[in-house]
Amino acid sequence: MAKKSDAQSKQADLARAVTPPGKAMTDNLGHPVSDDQNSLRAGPRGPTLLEDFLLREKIHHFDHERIPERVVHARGAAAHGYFELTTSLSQYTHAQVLNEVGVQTPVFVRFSTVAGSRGSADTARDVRGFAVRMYTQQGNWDIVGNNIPVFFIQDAIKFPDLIHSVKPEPHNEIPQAASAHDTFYDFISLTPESMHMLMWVHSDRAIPRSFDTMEGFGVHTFRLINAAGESHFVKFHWKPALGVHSLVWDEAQRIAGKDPDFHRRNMWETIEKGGTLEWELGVQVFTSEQALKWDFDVLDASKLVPEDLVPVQRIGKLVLNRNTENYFAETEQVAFMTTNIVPGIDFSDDPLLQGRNFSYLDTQLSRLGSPNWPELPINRPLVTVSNNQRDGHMRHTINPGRVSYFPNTLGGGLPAEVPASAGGFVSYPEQVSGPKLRIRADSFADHYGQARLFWNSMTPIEKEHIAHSLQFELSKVETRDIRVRMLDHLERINEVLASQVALALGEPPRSKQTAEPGGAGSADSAAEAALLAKATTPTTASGKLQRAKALSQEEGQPKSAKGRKVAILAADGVNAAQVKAVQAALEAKGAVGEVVGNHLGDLGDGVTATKTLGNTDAVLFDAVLVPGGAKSVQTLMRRGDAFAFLGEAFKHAKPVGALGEGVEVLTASEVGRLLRSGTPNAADKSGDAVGTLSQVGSAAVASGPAAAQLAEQG
Ligand code: HDD
Repeated sequence: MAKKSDAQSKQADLARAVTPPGKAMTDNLGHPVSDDQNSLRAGPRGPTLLEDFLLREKIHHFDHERIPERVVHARGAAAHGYFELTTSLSQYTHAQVLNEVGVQTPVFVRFSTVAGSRGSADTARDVRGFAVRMYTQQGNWDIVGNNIPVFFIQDAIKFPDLIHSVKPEPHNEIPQAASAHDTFYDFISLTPESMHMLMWVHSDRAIPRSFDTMEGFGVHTFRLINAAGESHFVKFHWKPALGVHSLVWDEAQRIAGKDPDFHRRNMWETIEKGGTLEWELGVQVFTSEQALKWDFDVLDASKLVPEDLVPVQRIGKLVLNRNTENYFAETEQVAFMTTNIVPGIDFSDDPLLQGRNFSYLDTQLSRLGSPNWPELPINRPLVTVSNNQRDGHMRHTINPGRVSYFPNTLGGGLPAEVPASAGGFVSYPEQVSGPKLRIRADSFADHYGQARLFWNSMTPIEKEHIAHSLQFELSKVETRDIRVRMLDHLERINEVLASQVALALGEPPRSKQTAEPGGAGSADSAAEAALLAKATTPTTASGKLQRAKALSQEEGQPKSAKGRKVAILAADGVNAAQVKAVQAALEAKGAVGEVVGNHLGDLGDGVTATKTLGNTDAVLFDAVLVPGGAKSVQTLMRRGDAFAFLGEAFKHAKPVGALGEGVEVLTASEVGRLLRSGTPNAADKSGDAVGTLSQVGSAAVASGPAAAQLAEQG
């Protein structure tokens, strides 16, 4: 197994296919090109000649530059890094990558949205793909997971229906990257097994702040097999070092227009600046005997194993630290497969996983066009590939010799099979028998218990966000029968939730409680929150728990300023000392203070504006500060867009602050008016935030009216 330094050189191996631009221009077959800008024609104004092989080659290649985008998870961004094991799992598995502590294994991780096309926006309300490829010494291991631990359906045969329903409707290709439409809820309202997942996608999990504030989950139950051949079940988790944080829906929608690349840009810039994105690998290990005692089935992907029943052991860390060289060659051509597992890891009989095991291999052929796609640099394993597979479109490997079969004597019997004792892959010899039936096990029958568990585990503000999201999406469904069917399901999860949503849809409430003043439909968000907070429902299929740990993202999260961005509003003549002190204090905490100027470039005394009031927006930042400097403040006082910037940030419950003369701008803004009238932060009902800003650092920003918040948190 590779040591740290080896792992790095292996990464370089992977990058072997990187082609730096040469000095002399050639065509694809090496002929030197003297003129790349003019085609060959008969006379200066005459027709183009067919013999112009340079023109034909260039256009031919361009005409074929696109491959089909992924049928799901089309929009994605990826980065390289490593996985390092910190605690050996040798008791449970003989997989080398989970045995050897301190070894770094190269990884490639691709994050994605599910429904949107390749050109859609990062911040759509959607599940996020979280696909991890480890280039281990025993071949590639892919955990093709999501940022939500459960799934909409229990059987892979329903996947095409699910995806057809959520994708833009086929007659008019509307809406893009959105589930708020009739076909999706038509299908969902007829598919009760989706209710648990539906609660997650209406929660803040579906609008993450960044890739590195998302959890990742392998979703299915897998097996670990140890050296003695014993099997344990396992669930894989990725726990973000920064904790789980989200946008608010209003922000997410605005960001989709202001910067559709918000998430990928954030990852790209973090790494370009020398930073990293980090998670811990967690495992829940349990036996089949344990699992049989629970009132849900661990083979059912619409259920999770509550951390109260099986704690998550953290056994390693995942670090992303290198951007791609070429989006197409790496991010677009990477072919993840659930079947990429290594000796010591195996599948369970989860029917969703079993179906996925067919689908991922199959899809690569239509995406990448040849069975030789494993030869693409990003898909090549680190270990030497050796077998008797030959030929096919675009074969790169030149296999010498006359032998391409096994067994053989002419080739010395090589390549030879690897016995299990020497590390060859052997499937777990699970006993299976039974009649062939198209059937769903009775143990998969409860569809509401864990949906209730999730709801009951939310904090009041999280419940409010779920209710608002359902109101938003269902109010866009045009067919009343579908809306009513959805309310029937919601009622089985929680009556108060169903009533909240019902009133927004103009339907009668579903419980007596909501008839209380300040109940559903009321603009009084505090009363609404109080009502929702009371609303817990008994659960089933949840390990007999009423609430479960680690489902709420407001509770128990690490708090850090790392990765947060503070906009420093400034114009010519800004107080440079203040700006520099704040920037340095933020940098020391891993955050960024970016100067948003009245124009780009030099604002005097070494302060440089890298953004302008015209080209950026408050939704792209986590906090706003107005420093002093009389001339700068004079300019900002004449700028409506500076006031709008502050108001927008405040509306999304972000800290806003000012220093010195900057207080004048803050006081004159909508923020000042609201503060004087005693309105608390989060004034806008739709704009209240969960964890949009955990900490921004420095006592240097403590003198403005609302800046006290900054100081407290920093
Ligand atoms: Fe899938 C892509 C995750 C169910 C069929 N899936 C894909 C990707 C992720 C997931 C992260 C993108 C990989 C990348 O970045 O290239 N999929 C999941 C999870 C599921 C799931 C967590 C449920 C637990 N998927 C699922 C089912 C099927 C598929 C049930 C089919 C029966 N998924 C595919 C696919 C994709 C894919 C069509 C599209 C492109 C690709 O595979 O390479 O085969």
